[in-house]
Amino acid sequence: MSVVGIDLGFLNCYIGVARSGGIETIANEYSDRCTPACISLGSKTRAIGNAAKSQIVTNVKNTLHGFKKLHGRAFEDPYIQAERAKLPYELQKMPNGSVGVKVRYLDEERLFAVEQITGMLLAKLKETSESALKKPVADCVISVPSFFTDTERRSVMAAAQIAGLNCLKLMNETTAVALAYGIYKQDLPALEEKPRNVVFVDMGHSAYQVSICAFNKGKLKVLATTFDPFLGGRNFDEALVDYFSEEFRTKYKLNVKENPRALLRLYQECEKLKKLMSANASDLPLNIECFMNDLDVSSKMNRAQFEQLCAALLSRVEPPLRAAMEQAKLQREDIYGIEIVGGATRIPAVKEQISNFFCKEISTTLNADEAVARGCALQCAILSPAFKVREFSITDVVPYSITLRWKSSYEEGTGECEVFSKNHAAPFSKVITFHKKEPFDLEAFYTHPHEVPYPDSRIGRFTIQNVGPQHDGDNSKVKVKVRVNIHGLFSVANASIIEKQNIEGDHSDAPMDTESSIKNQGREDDLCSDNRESGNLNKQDHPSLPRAKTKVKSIDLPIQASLYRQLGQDLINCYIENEGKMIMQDKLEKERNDAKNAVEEYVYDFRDKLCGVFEKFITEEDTNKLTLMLEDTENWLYEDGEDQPKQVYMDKLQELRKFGQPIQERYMEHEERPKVLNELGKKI
Ligand code: ATP
Ligand code: K
Ligand code: MG
Repeated sequence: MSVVGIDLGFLNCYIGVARSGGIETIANEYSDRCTPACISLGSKTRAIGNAAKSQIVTNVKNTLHGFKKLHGRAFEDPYIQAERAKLPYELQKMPNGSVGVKVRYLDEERLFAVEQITGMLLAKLKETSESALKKPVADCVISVPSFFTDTERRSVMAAAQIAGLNCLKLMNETTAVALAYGIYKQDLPALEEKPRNVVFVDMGHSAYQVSICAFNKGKLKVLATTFDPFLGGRNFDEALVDYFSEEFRTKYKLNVKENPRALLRLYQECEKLKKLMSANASDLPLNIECFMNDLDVSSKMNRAQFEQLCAALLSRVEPPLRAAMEQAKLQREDIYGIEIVGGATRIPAVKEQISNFFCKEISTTLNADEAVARGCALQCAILSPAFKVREFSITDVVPYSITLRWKSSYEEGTGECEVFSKNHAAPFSKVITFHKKEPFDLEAFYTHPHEVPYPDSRIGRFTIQNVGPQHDGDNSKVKVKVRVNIHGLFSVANASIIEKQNIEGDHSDAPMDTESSIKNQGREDDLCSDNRESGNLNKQDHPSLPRAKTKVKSIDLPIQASLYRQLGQDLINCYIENEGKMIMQDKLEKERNDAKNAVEEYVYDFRDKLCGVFEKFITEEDTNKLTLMLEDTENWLYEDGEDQPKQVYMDKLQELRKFGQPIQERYMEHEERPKVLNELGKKI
């Protein structure tokens, strides 16, 4: 069983793994602990991660990046349309209405769902973990922003499935950070003491998240999460890009925005400049050679100018901090510390905003880049029965309140009830009692659409089937369990009808208690009942153990769930198969390339030796003949042999070896002889 935590970033991904020594962030084949969230599709193969990033400017239309927030949204979604206008590659509507990308791959036009794209990235991260752990990896914990809705979360889950990963938990990014902070702290207050309240702030490339957590020994409870899902490092880059584009328009008469390649280069240079300005307040140059129309461009900026340019962005740092404090009902003096992570919190002005708000120094004890991945790996270790870690209980929150609306097909009227309030503890189950005579629908949606950075507040519809009246024609009592699960996903988890039967003097037949089946699945509490029919405004009564003469029987009811924007398992299976094919294609292409490289290497090596160590073992005539042959092979590699099947290269290598081998043998024999004699000499 593997213990792996994945920080699935908008720009940068990290992998944490548990090894005997503890939690470690692992490096990829480039010895880089950061794997860029980037995929480049080519005519023969895919490049994923570091290799893809270097193709952003050269393979503009087929190199995909910035796709983390395309998940679970409709193509028409205003956010998608705004991204579409800026992305250098083409977004297209999928048959089910969600977002796909159109690219050229294997010399064909292909449409990939965003789940497939993230699936490719996750498959790469899986492979990286496998080569670090030297065993197959499936179980993992993957991070998502705390503000992700159900649809977005389910879409990421589908991507994990496509990658062959078994995601034990989708973990909120800031909660992962909180776990990484708390689990090793030896001095947390005892359970009966006042908790230690810590604020966690993560500003990455695409989003800004705040959470306040209360710690006691062995546990953490999230009190509130707030966010600006549209504020991150990329917005600061964009401000710079806009500024320099404007400057270059007047200074060089260049229209940067119309040239995708130049625009991408400007983004890259502006990101670099932004980072430099974090360390240096003085004037810094921006130079790009051969930028557009063979022109070199140059300009400069300093930190003060940058802060002025980004004033509007910087003013957005405070509101989520304020909102989090209000929601957690805490005063500044209740805060023990403020921990910041995420690359964009390195911007001095961002840090300043945060520390000014709290009137306190902020702490940067956590690894700003790796804390999310480490927290996810820790969570995976806690969930894994195969791994022993310190007990640590984590209570997260529901980011948006959820309401259930019901109606039945035959009856008049509907009713609704908020089942989870904002910041309600999660995971969590609740039981709602209905009094119904026939099947009914439960519609789940986010209570306050304006709170949700998503244009559609629907979550899904659940039809409770097989409901009928009692024997006496009365309403039946139907118990419905609603749940926000470990991934932060809402569902109607089960439903049962409670049948009362009057039985004379039967004490022995113990009833099935609905509640007992729920108890071991998490906390639960009572909720409003559907009182329209029952006329009962009180909290529902839990079925108590039956008195004599009454038998209570609970029968499970089938639920038909239709989740909003859910990918069907058939489609996911098809994507899984496709990913398998692409992995195979990449593998074959790599083998082919390796075979070609082997020929090339042999040529160079042979040639070196011909005028080096082999010289004494071969006639001048043969040397000339072989040199000519090697030259031919080299030319062939650049011409007809440039693009051949693997077998052709293998044959070629075999052919070269036929000439090389005998010389090599003569040489080796000569080298070994003195050694052997020497050895013999020693023995005598
Ligand atoms: P998200 O959390 O939105 O999914 P991410 O996790 O991929 O994104 P991070 O890796 O946390 O993002 O941060 C990347 C951002 O941080 C980029 O915008 C990058 O330019 C910025 N960044 C990194 N180092 C610095 C620095 N020294 N100064 C300013 N910005 C920086
Ligand atoms: K990251
Ligand atoms: Mg991040």
